[in-house]
Amino acid sequence: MKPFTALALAATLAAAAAPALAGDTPAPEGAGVYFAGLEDGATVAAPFTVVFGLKGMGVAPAGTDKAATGHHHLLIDRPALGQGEDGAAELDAPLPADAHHRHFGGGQTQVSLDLEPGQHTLQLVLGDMNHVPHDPPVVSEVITITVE
Ligand SMILES: [Cu+2]
Repeated sequence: MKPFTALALAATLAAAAAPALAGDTPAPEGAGVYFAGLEDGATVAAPFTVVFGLKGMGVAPAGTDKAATGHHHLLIDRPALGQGEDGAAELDAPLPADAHHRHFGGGQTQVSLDLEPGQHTLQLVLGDMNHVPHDPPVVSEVITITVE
């Protein structure tokens, strides 16, 4: 009996941990986000403008239930999405909102960043109406920049 009990418990926990709609929003094939005009390895002077590039999808404010849309998130100084503390579970959960996870729920497509001098990593992640990454996730590469 023990293996069955353990399996049932694991299944129950997995179901409980996954919000109903998490990670269910499909992204069209070929969709992508990218840093427009900001190269990996670039040196910039603060404040600097980061422009969010998006192809194959549209931008819509958070809470908007419309296919093939989402809003931008900027991940600052943290591991690539899916490689953070919660691992792959990050891909199915709403993005946190803190200094390392900036939301642009108004549909903004750029931001002026005033980061401390030194090296920083940046990654763009598109989120659905509920701030959950799409399936498959629409993420940029992680770039490293140096702020003078
Ligand atoms: Cu969001």
